[in-house]
Amino acid sequence: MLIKPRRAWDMPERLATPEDVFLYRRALLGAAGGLIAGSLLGRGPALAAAETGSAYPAPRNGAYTLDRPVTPEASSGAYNNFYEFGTSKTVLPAADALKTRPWTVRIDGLVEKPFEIGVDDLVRKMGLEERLYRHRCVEAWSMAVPWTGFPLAKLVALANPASGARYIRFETFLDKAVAPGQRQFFYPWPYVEGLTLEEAGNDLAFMVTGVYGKPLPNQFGAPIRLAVPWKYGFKSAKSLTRISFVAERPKTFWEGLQASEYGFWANVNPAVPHPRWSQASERVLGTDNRVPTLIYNGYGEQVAGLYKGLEKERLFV
Ligand SMILES: Nc1nc2c(c(=O)[nH]1)N[C@H]1C(S)=C(S)[C@@H](COP(=O)(O)O)O[C@H]1N2
Ligand SMILES: [Mo]
Repeated sequence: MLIKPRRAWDMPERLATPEDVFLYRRALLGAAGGLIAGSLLGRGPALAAAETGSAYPAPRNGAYTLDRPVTPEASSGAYNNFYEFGTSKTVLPAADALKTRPWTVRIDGLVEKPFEIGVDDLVRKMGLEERLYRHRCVEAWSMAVPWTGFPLAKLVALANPASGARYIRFETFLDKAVAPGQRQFFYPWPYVEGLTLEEAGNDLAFMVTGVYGKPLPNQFGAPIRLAVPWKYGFKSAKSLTRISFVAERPKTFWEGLQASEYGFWANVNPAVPHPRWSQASERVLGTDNRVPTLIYNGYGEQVAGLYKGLEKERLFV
């Protein structure tokens, strides 16, 4: 049997345990946080008149509430995972090199008629709302953010998938010239994630184009990303260029690197530890708090039903 060699540079967690990461983040925020916050965090990308910058802030949908304060942008915006721009949490300013206009998203695969649409046309078609969501990274840190976007279900309706479509495959841009991480050949670029069509139809599955009441700053995955708040953060793929409706379960970026640790389902569960650390609790960015992690990241009431009959699957890894 062929066994893929594990390399030290494959996984961020091999270099830093969640504790190390926490201490590093604090040091970073203490030393440079103020500077970064002052110079780069506050602005979204510059948008021309034909674009949709004036749609922000969008009205908040009050159905989505939090059990904790919103994480300050100075914390969530200075501590990101975006491997295209390196494996450190400081992807600023590298991510600023990404040109997010013009930007089109291709909708293809098993749909009535494949098409390509500009991100601003998509926003105008879908409309925007703001939702407060928790986000739980598999590395055991978390945040709570006001995302702006539209339900993924609306995009599914627009695409009008054929009856054979069972999964959606989400693909991030591929551009080695702008994204230094993509010059690292041992990663299976482009970043790919996937959901079942049923998961995509859940109310919580959200396409995100803004945060903190403005268009997404690049490090958050501009101009359009996914937010699937009941799953570990790596499912929420950033800077999407292609959304495909497919019959087979897509092979994801993280499965390609380490399937035993990062599976397709990746639902949050405090009772199922990562092979190398506990998932029982999480560090809340911007605070000194460690709080208990909740099953399905606290969204069980809305999503547990999706997994009836799938108990034999590795739902939580
Ligand atoms: N394209 C792409 N999407 C990605 C990632 C990435 O490296 N590349 N990292 C994921 C991980 S592990 C997490 S926790 C979230 C982080 O989102 P944030 O940086 O906006 O908090 O993005 C996810 N989406
Ligand atoms: Mo993550």
